[in-house]
Amino acid sequence: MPITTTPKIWMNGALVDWADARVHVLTHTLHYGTGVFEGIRAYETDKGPAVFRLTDHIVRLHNSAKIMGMPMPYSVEELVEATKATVRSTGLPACYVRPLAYYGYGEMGLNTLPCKVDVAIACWPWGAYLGDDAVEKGVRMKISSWTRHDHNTMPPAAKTVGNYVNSSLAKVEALKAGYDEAIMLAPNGLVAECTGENIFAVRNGVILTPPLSAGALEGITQNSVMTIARDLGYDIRVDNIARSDLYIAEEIFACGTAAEVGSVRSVDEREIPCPGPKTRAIAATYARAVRGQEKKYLHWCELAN
Ligand code: PPE
Repeated sequence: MPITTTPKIWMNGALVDWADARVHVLTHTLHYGTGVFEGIRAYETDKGPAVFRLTDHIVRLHNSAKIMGMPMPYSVEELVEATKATVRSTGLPACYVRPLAYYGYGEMGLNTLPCKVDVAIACWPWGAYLGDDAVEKGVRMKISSWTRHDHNTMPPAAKTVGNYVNSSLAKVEALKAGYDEAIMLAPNGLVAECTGENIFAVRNGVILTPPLSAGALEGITQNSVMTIARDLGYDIRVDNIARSDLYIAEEIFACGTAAEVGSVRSVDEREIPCPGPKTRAIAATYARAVRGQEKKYLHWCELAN
């Protein structure tokens, strides 16, 4: 999706003009995929722009860096404040936020130990990732021919730049085959997640979502959805899902920061009832929660002002 520019990008402690937020072509992460990143959304609330679960996202960024053995030059608190300042600088009521920590210019070769870590935070307006009205219309998914990398290949729990080679291969394959999104299976054949979303399937009335051990990212939207679903009185569990669970599911939905909550209409041409009542109720509550319209979840909305 094309980028709409905003005035400033935060780089290593300062807000610089969008056009000046440049890196050298010999930036280490550009060659080896060694960076870590986050995807966050700020939403319009009646108290101004609020960044949804900002601290949780920055903690995950720190955890991704820890898994990679990358020293983070800024604390969680510093990056939370930097993100808020960047959101404020856009003047936008709502935007997508992309923090990125990467090994910068100055060293080449696979040894990251001598490399300098740079951090940037960019914001831009970003529309519905799975298309407009993804809840009502639903998306068509395909099981990918690409396998999600396992824990001893590329740790899926870390949101590293290089991990997304796997997701991009699967996404483009699905799009070229006429689908909207791909579902990735772990090396043991169990369902992991989608290319940029966690997945949920309803079987016998119970909502299931695969664990981190199945190769899924510990999604912050996934966690929010689990809280919302429990509060709505649904039985929701983290458990393994087999491919055939998907084909005969009563409902399937995917969720992530960029995608929010979207229904799945079919998997490999097997039609899934869509939109399902549980998906609809969860998506509606999530849409209000992120905008500060659900008192119970106001603590998730971290005001940028
Ligand atoms: N799995 C993957 C592989 C993933 O990339 C995301 C987020 C999720 C699950 C959901 O995580 P969370 O956002 O914490 O609920 N994907 C981000 C990047 C998307 C992109 O294309 O870029 C996002 O949604 O911001």
